[in-house]
Amino acid sequence: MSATVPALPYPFSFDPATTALVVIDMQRDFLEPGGFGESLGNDVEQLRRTIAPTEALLAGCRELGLFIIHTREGHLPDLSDCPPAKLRRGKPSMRIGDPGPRGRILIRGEEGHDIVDELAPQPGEPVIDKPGKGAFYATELGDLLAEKGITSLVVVGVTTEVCVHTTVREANDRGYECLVLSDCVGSYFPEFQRIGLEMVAAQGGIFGWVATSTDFMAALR
Ligand code: TIU
Repeated sequence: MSATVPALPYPFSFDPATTALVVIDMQRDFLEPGGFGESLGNDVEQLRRTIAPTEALLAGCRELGLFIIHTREGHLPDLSDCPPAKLRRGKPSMRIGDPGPRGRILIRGEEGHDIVDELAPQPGEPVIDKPGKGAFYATELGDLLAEKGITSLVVVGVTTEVCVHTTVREANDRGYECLVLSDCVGSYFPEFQRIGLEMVAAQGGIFGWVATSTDFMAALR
């Protein structure tokens, strides 16, 4: 079966049987106060509008049996997987591994590192823990997609210009067709949100396609 969704720069065709929804880093550390996002000087309110449409998207994809994968950015408690260059980013007062209101910042197992309650993964939905911005670097994602025969990725999550872009670029170089859902990705910076989406679909779709979650769900049904 093939489905087609209106998208930029032109309609995106996909087979739901070989398509995965990838939900990038919808973690408390990015979406709630006191976490990594805020420690970098960002206003987390900018991202919170993505939660409701992503919740609806997850419900629809679960109902229709689409393969769903979640990712989380974070590090081992001993920080052995965190390059010193990454550790030095942000305010000196609050960095990766430091104690925050929701546990140690961006550390696996801490409350802030986990996915927000509204979008909690369900049993059977793989959760990929990644040390980098891209979901392919130093993770099992590539092997998992190959094992499942996935060729197209529908990508949502935060932030548009950082982990979503990095993952979409990594995916393109590995031969995946990528559709980014504009209302389910968010940036701390409105101008980066707009331009980040334009960059994906520019030059005839240099990294992929952009559509809305409503149009995607309509195509899936
Ligand atoms: N800072 C920022 O915009 N993003 C990140 O650090 N990680 C993700 O995008 N997940």
